[in-house]
This record gives sequence, structure tokens and C-alpha cells, in this order.
Amino acid sequence: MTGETAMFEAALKPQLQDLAIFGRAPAFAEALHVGRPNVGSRERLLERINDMLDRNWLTNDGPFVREFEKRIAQFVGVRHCIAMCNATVSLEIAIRALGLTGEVIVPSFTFIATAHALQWQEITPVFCDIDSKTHTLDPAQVEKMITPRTTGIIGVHTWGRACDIDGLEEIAHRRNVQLLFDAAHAFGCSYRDRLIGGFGSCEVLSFHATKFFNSFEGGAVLTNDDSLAEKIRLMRNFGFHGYDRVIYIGTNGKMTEVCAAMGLTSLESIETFVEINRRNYDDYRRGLADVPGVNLLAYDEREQSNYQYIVCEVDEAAAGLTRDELVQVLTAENVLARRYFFPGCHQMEPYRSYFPHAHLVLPETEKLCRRVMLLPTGTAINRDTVSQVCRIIGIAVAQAAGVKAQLAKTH
Ligand code: T4K
Repeated sequence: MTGETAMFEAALKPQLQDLAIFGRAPAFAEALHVGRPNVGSRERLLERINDMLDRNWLTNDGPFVREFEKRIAQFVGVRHCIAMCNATVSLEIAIRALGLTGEVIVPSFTFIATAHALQWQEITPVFCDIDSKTHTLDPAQVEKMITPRTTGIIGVHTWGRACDIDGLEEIAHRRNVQLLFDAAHAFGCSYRDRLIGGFGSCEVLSFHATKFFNSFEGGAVLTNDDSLAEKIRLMRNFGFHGYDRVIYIGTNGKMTEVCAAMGLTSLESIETFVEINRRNYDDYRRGLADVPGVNLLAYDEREQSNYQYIVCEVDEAAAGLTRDELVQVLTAENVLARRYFFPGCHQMEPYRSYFPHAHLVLPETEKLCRRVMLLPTGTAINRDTVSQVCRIIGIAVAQAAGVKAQLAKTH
């Protein structure tokens, strides 16, 4: 190689010193978050809030909540949508309305709310392993976890990718247990061409600020079962049936009017939100295609998806870096990549103390918890940002040995 070619190649080669872990200024002056809210038309939202104030009706099954429920049910194609203050309370109410007791099978690879919604009512969450390819409950493992105390299974449509619904339905039916779904990530996603929301006894959506579609805080139970819907509606409002009559134990799970106003406004922009997520996902896919060991999780092109999560699995053997090292590199650049759902529900309290040996039956969960990293997306991110984030990852992996050495020195 001539001196000139060597210089040319060195100039093209990604430079270690380009990274903030070596003391350079971070690539981004402001933090990039996973979960930055998408906001639709401000004018429409403020108009609705003005209407709400003019009406002086702020909560308790108001007109915006009713309209929101109707629109969501129509959108998904289910008979009932019962809107609530958040998905966690929606799960708690659904679990109680279905009469679950004893043990309920759930993945450990989920947000802690799925497990807490059971334990909160002294039902034991039995943590079950997932399929490493789909990141959702593995029906073969579910079958093994069923005992005489099992009353239900909660499947989680992780990242908006549907569980093996057919497999779980078959088991639930044969073993005579209830099946419901935590669909917190899955609004606008489909399973075999049908939108998620109408499967199992019921499904629970989240409209939290960090979801691609938000109502500030919010959630909903969706079901095609008329009597279950009626019971859930009553439980959401203390069990009141008329002004002075209570017929169930209930709680306060109501969605406020201002949240419904935001939800209705978000619904008007849902196509734009999905388009932007889709564009970011395609850009990340191209940008990371040649980076060894950083594998972007694919969405099934045959199904509808909301593309709200950019999920990477880091394979240390191929990338030369662990997921945690890569997260450190990104954090130094102000890219706040997240390690959902590290360390797994079974490693968090109180479950860690209750079930100290749970990890022995959760090998795939344990492995995934060490590999998964989420990158920022949504309307706060533009194409240039995505390409810079990919470039940082590319440099870090190309220069893995130098990165490792630097991190070892500074951490
Ligand atoms: N089931 C599953 C499978 C779930 O993933 C969730 C929630 C639930 C059930 C329960 O749903 P909800 O009861 O929340 O409706 C976030 C969300 O809080 C949580 O809703 C979500 N899943 C989970 C996956 O992510 P954190 O603790 O990581 O959020 P946090 O506060 O760190 O926010 C993430 C980032 O978003 C922050 O770094 C900054 C940014 N952010 C956040 C908010 C709220 C903003 O920029 N603006 C904001 O307003 O849990």
C-alpha cells in the first residue's frame, strides 16, 4: 500500500476519537429519548379543551370519553372499548372482572406492570419463558407451567408483535383457563389480518405519553363480551350502578375528559405517526444492515404494525461489545438507549425474593435481557438523527477493542 492510499484509507476509516467517550462533545446537544411523546394538532387539542371547560364536564364518563371509546372500538373492530386512567389499572380491573385467582402465567420479559397487576391483588404471577425469536410467550413453556391453581394466561404482544395467539388459545381452551392479552404496545397492529384488540377474553391497550399514540395517561379494555364489558364498566366506577347503588367491588379507573381530548386528537394523526415510525425503522434497518452483531428486530410485513419500537439485539461475539457497553457509548453521545425489560420481572422485587430460583426456568428471558437495546424513534427524530445514531454504532463496533479499553479505563 502506498503512503497516499494508506492516508486515504485512514481518512475513510471511522475514527475512535470521533466518539464522546474519548472526551469529544456529545453528538447531540440535547438528549434523545426513547418514548418522546408524539403530539398531533395543538389547535384541535386546545379547541377541545376549551369545549370541555365551556361544558364544565371534566371527568366521569363525559362526552369526550364516550366519543373516544366509540372511535377506538370502531378503529379496532371490537364491540366494546372501556377507557381508563392507564393500562395498569385496566389490567387490574380486567383480571378481577375475569375472576382470576391463584396463579396466572405471564412472561417475565415484560414491563413490571403486567406482573404487578396480578400481585397487587395477591394473585401469583408465574413467570414463563419466551420464544427467543418472537420475544413473546412460548406456548410449549406455558403448557409446562400450568398447575391445578392456574386460572389464566396473560400474553403480552411485546413491541406490537402479536403473541402466538392460536397456540395460546388452544392451550387455554384445552386446559380450561382464561386468556387475556396485555396489548399495551399493540394498538394498530394486526394478527392474521385482524387488528389486535378482539382476541382472548379481552385485551388491554396503553395510551401512556411514551406510546406512539397517547392520551397523556390512559388505557382501555377491549372486548367482544357484552357481560364482561358491563362488569368492567361498573368496576371502573367504584361498582356504582345508578346514583345510590353499588353492586360490585370497584375502584376509580376513570379516564378524564382532558385525556380523552388528547386521545381524540392523537387519533386524527395516527397515520402520520405510523408513517414516521415506519420511515425511521426503514432508515435504521439500512443504517445498521452492515454492522455485525447489532441486529434490528424485524416487523412482519404481512401484518399491520405501528413500528413504535426500534429494538436491537446485541450479539457480543459478533459485535465485539456487550449491549451495556454499546449503551454506554450511546449515552455519552446523549442518545439515551433503553434496556427494556432489563433485568426481567423475576429479578425485581418482590418477585426476586419470592421466587429466587425463577431464573432457572427462564434461560431465554435471561439471555434476551442482556442483549436488547431500544433506540429513539417517533416524531422527535429526523432522518439525519437516525443516520448519526447508526454511524455512532457503526464506529463503536468497527473499533470495538479500542472502545472496550477506553470504557474499562473510565468506568
Ligand atoms: N404493559 C406493558 C407491556 C407496558 O409496556 C406498559 C407500560 C404497561 C403494561 C403499563 O401501561 P401504563 O399503565 O403506563 O399505561 C415507560 C412508560 O412509562 C410505560 O408506560 C411503558 N409501558 C414502558 C415500556 O415505558 P419508563 O419508566 O421507562 O418511562 P420513563 O418515565 O423513563 O419515560 C421514558 C422516556 O420518555 C424518558 O426518558 C423521557 C421521555 N418522556 C417521558 C414522558 C412521560 C418525555 O419526553 N415526555 C414525557 O411526558 O416506562
